[in-house]
Amino acid sequence: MAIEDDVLVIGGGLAGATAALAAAERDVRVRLVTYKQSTLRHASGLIDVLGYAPTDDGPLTNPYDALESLPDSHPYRLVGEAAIRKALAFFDELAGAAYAGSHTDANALVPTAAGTIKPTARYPTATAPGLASDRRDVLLVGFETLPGFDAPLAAAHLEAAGVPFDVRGATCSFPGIRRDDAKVTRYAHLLDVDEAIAVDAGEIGVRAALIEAVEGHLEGEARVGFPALLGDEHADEVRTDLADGLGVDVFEVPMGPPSLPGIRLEDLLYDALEDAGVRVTSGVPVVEYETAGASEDRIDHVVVDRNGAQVPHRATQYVLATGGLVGKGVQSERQRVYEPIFDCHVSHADDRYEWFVDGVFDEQPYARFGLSADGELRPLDADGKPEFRNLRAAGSVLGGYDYAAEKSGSGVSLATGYVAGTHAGEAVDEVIR
Ligand SMILES: Cc1cc2nc3c(=O)[nH]c(=O)nc-3n(C[C@H](O)[C@H](O)[C@@H](O)COP(=O)(O)OP(=O)(O)OC[C@H]3O[C@@H](n4cnc5c(N)ncnc54)[C@H](O)[C@@H]3O)c2cc1C
Repeated sequence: MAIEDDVLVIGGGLAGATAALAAAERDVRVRLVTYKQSTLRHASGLIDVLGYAPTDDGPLTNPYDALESLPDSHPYRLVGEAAIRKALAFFDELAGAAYAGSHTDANALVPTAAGTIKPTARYPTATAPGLASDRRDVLLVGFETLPGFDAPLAAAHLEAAGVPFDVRGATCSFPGIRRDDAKVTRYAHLLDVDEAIAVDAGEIGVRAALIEAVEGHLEGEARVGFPALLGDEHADEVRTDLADGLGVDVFEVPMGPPSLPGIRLEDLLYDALEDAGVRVTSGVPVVEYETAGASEDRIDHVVVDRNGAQVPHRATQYVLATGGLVGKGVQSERQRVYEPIFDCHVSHADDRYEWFVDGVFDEQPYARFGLSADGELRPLDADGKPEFRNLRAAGSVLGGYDYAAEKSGSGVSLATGYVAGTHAGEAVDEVIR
């Protein structure tokens, strides 16, 4: 007996979670099946819509102005500007006070742990006081046990990038942590619970000890940036305590992987899935599919591998959001690049030596590998016809864009997840009525 739902979303990254939430806006039964960790935990937690365009050298001031310059096959061109705006509004509603940036179409400029400036559309509220458009001087604070964030080096890079304020970096020891392999979640936990640590005079909380460690480095700066590890469950409270104690604004600099802002975004999405009544089945892969009788263009059910047991899942509509080459939604062998569940068409040069170019900083053809799709995001075969009537695709399983060069990864996942999920939810309604 197959497990029955109306919409089945395959893949639980940003694209799949958004698709499931968008489908659940309709009164339909939605299930999300996902396998391994998504890229959410590794990514910055920023919602990058479009930072760079092929026709511009520098970072884009307004991503919407550059949409027309993208190739026709780009996912943004498939879904259109109105859908991108709706998807962002959907995200804003979902994220509430946890994210900022909805007041403007312009990209915000967020300093990164590498000392670069990233153009992004939405950013965690914890990042907001650190924006590079703000002219107040900055002290960046790193920790001896956290080699992934070299505050003096990041400060030097930011100065070299020409930020309109003075920025210095200082390195302190983090109270209560001696090992340099401690996870960011360990730092966050100590701050969350304000763990008591031993000092000469007795015991104090980690937050007070951190304030003591940092205040001696301040030279009149109005804001202090820490690597993004300032608490998890009680992050707002931690930041407020540090800001009050130091008498400055406190912000987080996105870093990763693993990335605490990414983990927080994942938690936010999965809490929303639960609230929306989406059934989530995780840790299991979808391995194959069957079409409906003689009708080769309609998926009847997919098969989930539960520790060797083959469990059929049937739905009216399906969304494929299994990621790109990183998520294994698209895979490559010596002679071919392919989509492993439905064998949807992935266009690529026959000669594998044309998949790459020599220059490390040149545009790599493989970065754009993925499915092509129509306006409803139905994957297309080699002749440009929909592979299946009831399958849509979202996120980095789609081709035609280079998220790393464009800084568009999460924006594309959000917009295409929203469009694919909305169409899937609506198509169920059509069949039911
Ligand atoms: C290290 C790193 C850092 C990044 N940083 C940024 C950033 O700062 N900003 C930005 O905008 N973008 C960033 N990106 C890109 C961004 O994370 C992606 O573009 C993301 O949005 C793609 O989301 P997705 O949902 O399409 O895929 P994924 O996040 O890859 O999720 C796909 C999910 O599908 C699951 N899956 C795969 N096959 C199956 C199957 N057969 N059955 C069931 N489930 C399956 C996978 O296990 C995974 O959980 C980064 C990517 C990486 C790798």
